[in-house]
Amino acid sequence: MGIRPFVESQDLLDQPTALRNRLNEDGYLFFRNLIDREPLQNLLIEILNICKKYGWLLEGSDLLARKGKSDAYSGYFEFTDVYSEIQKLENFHLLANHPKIISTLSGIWGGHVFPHPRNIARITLPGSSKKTTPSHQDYVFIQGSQEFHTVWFPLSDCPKELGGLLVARNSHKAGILPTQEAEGTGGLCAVVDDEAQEWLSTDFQLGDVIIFHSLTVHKAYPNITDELLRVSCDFRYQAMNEPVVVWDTLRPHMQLHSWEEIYSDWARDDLKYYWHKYKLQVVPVLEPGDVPPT
Ligand SMILES: O=C(O)CCC(=O)C(=O)O
Repeated sequence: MGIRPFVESQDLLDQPTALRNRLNEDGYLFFRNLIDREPLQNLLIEILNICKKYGWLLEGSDLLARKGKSDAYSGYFEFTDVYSEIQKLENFHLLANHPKIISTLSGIWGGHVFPHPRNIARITLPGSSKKTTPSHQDYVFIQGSQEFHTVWFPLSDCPKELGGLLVARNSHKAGILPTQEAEGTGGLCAVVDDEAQEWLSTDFQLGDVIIFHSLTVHKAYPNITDELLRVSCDFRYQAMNEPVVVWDTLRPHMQLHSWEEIYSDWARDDLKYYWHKYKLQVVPVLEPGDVPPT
């Protein structure tokens, strides 16, 4: 089966019931131009400046050209130097609370939205096919309520060859799939017949956003460009009537810092420890063989 384009949902933004029905049916919603470009570009510049500081960019090229070295890091430690600085960026965490994301989700869910604080940024180096994200369900990695959703968007235009995201329509209805070890981000893939899935994707433009259910199977295209960095964010949200989370959800991604360290240079206070004001139900991580809550 060929890869078809996402159905675009921006025309339904003022029809939350139609959006909810489409999300329940397809397992995803794709919006062109949902977020204004300015905060995305500003964050990209902050991230690229960190990349530049650690020698990840090709010398002499303009910052926004995003020309990166394919061998910028060879292991965990070089990667964590860069990522730990990204995790401290106030604008990165602020973006997860972007009013357009929150209002879209609260419209769909008809109530308060809880943004997980464990925000993720990704930098995919040019020609790094082996590190490409394999087919998986986020629930396996995140756990807690099965009703959380992921919001993914690139911080530049992201055509397929740069490593856009693919989503398997309707795959959220198959329950939690078994996993096996795999190359690429996360190190685990869903055991699923890739050929039988109804894969959808697009050439993402800056400002486009995809939202998908915790059980929706998705994967990335490899970044097959010679010299471009693919920079993206993925954030997670659940409705407040789904208050179950695991501890990890309340910790910084990869736990390279404490929240206190992350907050050390922030100008504003309102986002610090904001989850303390939510009534969450924190549950243990499930071990293999445990039965997940439905
Ligand atoms: O950006 C990627 O390569 C993977 C993103 C992903 O799997 C997610 O957002 O859950």
